[in-house]
Amino acid sequence: MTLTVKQFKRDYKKTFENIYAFDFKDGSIEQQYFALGHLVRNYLADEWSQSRHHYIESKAKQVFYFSMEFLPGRQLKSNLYNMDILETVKEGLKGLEIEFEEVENAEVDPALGNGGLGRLASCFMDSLASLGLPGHGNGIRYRYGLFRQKFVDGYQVELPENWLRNGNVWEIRNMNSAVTVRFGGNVWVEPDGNGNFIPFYENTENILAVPYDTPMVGYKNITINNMRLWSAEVPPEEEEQYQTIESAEKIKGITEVLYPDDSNYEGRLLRLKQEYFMVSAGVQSIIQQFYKYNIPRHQLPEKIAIHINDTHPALVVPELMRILLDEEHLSWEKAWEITKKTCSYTNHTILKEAMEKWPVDMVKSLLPRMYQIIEAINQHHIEKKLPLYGERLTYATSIIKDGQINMAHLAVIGSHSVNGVAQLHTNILKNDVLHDFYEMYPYKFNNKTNGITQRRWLHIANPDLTKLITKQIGEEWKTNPAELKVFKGFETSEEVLEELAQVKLKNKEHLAEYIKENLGLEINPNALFDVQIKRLHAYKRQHLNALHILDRYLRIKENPAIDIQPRVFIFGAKAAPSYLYAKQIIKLINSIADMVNNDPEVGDKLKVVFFENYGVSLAEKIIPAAEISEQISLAGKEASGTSNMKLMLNGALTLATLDGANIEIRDYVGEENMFIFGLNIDEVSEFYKKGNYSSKKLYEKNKRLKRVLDSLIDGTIPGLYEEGRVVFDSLVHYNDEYFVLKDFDSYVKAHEKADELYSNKKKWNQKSLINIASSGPFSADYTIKRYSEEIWKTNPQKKLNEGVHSFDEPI
Ligand code: 26Q
Repeated sequence: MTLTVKQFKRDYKKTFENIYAFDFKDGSIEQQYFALGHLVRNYLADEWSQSRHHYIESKAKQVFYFSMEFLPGRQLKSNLYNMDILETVKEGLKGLEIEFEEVENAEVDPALGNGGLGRLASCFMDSLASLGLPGHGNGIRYRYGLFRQKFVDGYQVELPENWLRNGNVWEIRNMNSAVTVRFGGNVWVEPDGNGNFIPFYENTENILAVPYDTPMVGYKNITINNMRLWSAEVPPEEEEQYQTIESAEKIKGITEVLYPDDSNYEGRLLRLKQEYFMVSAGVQSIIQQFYKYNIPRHQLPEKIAIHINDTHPALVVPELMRILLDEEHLSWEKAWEITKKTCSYTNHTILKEAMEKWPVDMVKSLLPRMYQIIEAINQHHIEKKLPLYGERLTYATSIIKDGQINMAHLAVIGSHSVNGVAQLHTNILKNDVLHDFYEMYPYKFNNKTNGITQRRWLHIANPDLTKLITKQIGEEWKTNPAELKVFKGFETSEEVLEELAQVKLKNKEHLAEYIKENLGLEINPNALFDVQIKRLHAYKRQHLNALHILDRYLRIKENPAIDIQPRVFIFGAKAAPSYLYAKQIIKLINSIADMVNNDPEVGDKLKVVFFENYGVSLAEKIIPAAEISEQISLAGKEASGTSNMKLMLNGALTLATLDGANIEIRDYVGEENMFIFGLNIDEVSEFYKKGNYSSKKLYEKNKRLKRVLDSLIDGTIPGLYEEGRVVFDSLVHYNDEYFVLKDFDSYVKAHEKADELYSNKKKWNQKSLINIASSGPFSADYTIKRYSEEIWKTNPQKKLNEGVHSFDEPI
C-alpha cells in the first residue's frame, strides 16, 4: 500500500487516542504496540475484504490447510514488510520518538505449535499469500500455547504460556460463522422413505465452535488469505444447562491448551476431542462457504482442496463423508469419490511411537457417527481390495486392527495424494513405513521437500545480509529466489567476502550483547558460533553434541595452553514435559555449560549457551549469527528438518549426517561446502538387520570416547546427579539406540575440519557465500508452487497478483 510518513503519524496518534483516550506519549510500550497493530489491521481490512469478495466472485479453487499447529511468530514487522510500509512506519515512529524495535518486542509470539510441523504450516501461509494463491489455514485457537520454558538449577520447568494476556490485535472473532460440533450420545440411521438414510442423534454434547480469523498478508501484493482458528464455547441455547462454572469450563477446556508432545503419541481423550472439534468445525464452515459458489455438489473437488497436515486432522475423511451422506444425501460411491478427490495428506514422521492410533472404544463412545463411517470405509476397502490384492496386503492396510484405528491408514485411503517432506523421507515411506500402501496405490505417493519463507528468515531477520545481496545482484532474487544463485559470482571478490564477514560479525556482536543482557554471560564475538536449535529428542542427538563439547573441555584441561579454535556452542530446545530422558539431557548440557563457562582455565576457548524458551522469536535472533549448523540426527530419523535451511540461507555451514533434507542441501551446495559425517541410512539398516551393533565394545576400545563417557559418571561435572549416569547407561549399557557412540569419531573429525577451515577466513567466507547462494531452491514458494500444481490444482489469482513472482525452477 502507499502511505506517507506524515499520514502515518496522523493516523497513529488518532488511533491511539481512540483506543485509550489519552496521548500516545503517556502509553506503555504494550499500549503503543497494541495501537500500532490495530492501525495496521485497519489498513489491511479493506484489502482483506476485497480478497474475500474476489475469491467468491471468481469462484477460484480454495485450499484449506488443516493443521493442529501453527507457529506464525510475531506478525507486526512481517505484516508491515509484506505491505511494503515498514520503512515508512519506522520513520514515522522515530518522528514520534518511539523506538520501533521496542514496540516490535512488545508483541507476544504465539506459540501455537510444537516445532517443525507448525512452523512449516506458517511458512506455507506466507508463501500462499505471497504467490496470490487462495489458501487458508484451519486450526485451533489454544488459550495457552506451548509451555514457557525456564531452567531452575539446570532443570527444565514448564510455565503456562498465556499468550493472550494483552489481547491479540490480529484476530477477529467471527461469531456469525460459528458452527456446532456434536460429541457422544447415541446415533442411529433410519430410512426416510425417499431412499435416503437419516441419522438420529440423542443425548449428544453440543459445543459451539467460534472462529477467530487472522489475515495472512502476501508480499507486496494485495492477496490476503485467512488463518481460521477455532475456539470452544457453550452454545447460547444451552447456557442454562451448563449452570455450573465447572461444566462450562469443561467445554472451554477443549481448546484450553496445546499438547506439548511432538514425537510421542498418547491416546488421550481430550486430544481426540480437540482433533474432531477442529476438523468438524473446519469442514462444516468450508461446506457453508461452498454454498456461496452456487454450483453443483459434485463439483466440490474442483473448488475445494483440503490438506491434512500429518494424521492429526485425518478425521476430515469421515467428517466430509458424514456431511455428504447425512446432510447432502449423496450415495456412498459419490460421496467417497468426492472425499478422495478433495483430500490430500502429508506425513511428517516415521518414528513408530509417534504414529496415531485411537482405541476403537474411545472413538465409538466419543464420536459414534465417525466410528460408523470409519467402519464402513474400512469395510468397503477390504471388500474392494481382497479380490485384487489378496489377504496379506488387504489386511495389512486395514484401518481397524487389534481394537485400534490407525489414522495414517485412514488418511492414505481417504486421500488422492500422500507425500513425504524430503526425498529420503518419501523413499522411506514408499519402501518401508507405508510400503503396503505403495504397492496398492503407487500413483498417490509423491515427494514435496519442505521449504522456508525467505521473507521472515532472511529479508526481515537479517537485513544487513539482505542489503549486501541486493547491492550485488539487484532486487529480483526477492521475488524469484532461484536468482540467489547469481550471488555465487562473487565467490572470488575479496571485497564482497569481506563485507559478508562484517555482516556476520555484526550479527554475532548483536547476539553476544543479547546473551550478556539475558544470561549474564560474556562471549567473544570472534569465536566460532556453533548452533543446534530444535526440539530435544534422542534421535536428534543433542547428547552427541554434548559429548563433543566434553571432549574439547577435557582436552583443554589436559593442556590449558592448547591452540584450539575458540567456539561458542549454542543450544535452544524444549523437551516434552513427559519425556524424562530428553529433560535429563537438558540438565546434562546445562551442567556442562555451568562447568565450562565458569572455569577460568577455559576462558574464551569454549563457551556453552543454552537459551531458555526457544521459539520463533529467538530463532530470528540466533540464526543470522550462526556459523555452524548442527543437523546431526541419526540417518533415517529426521523427516526433513527446516532449521537446516534457515541456517544455510544465513550463511552457516552445515555439519550434518545424510538425513532428511540435508541430502538435498548437499546436492545443491556440494559436499565440499559442508561437513558430512556419520553412518548413512544403508549402514544403519545393515546394523538393524544384522543386530550386530555393540556400543559397549566401542566404549571399551576407544580411549578418547571412554574418557568422555567416564566424565559423565566420575564426578567431573559439578551439579549433575543421576542424569550423567542415565545418559551413560543408555549409551553404554542399553546399546545406544541412536548410534551416538558409533558416530562419535567421525563427528569429532568433522569438527576438526571445521576448525581448520575457519583458520582460513577467506575460504570459510567463500563457502559461506556459496551456501547462501545455493539456498534459493529451499524457498517455500517453490514448495507451495509444487503442492499447488501437483496436488491441489489451484491457480494464482492473476488479478490479485500482477506477476510479482516469477517462477524459474531452480537449477
Ligand atoms: C500427536 C498426537 C498427540 C499429541 C501430539 C501429537 C504430535 C504433535 C506434533 C505429533 C507430532 C508433532 C510434530 C511433528 C513434527 O514437528 N515433525 C517435524 O515436521 C517437520 C516439518 O515437516 C520436519 O521438518 C521434521 O523433520 C519433523 O520432525
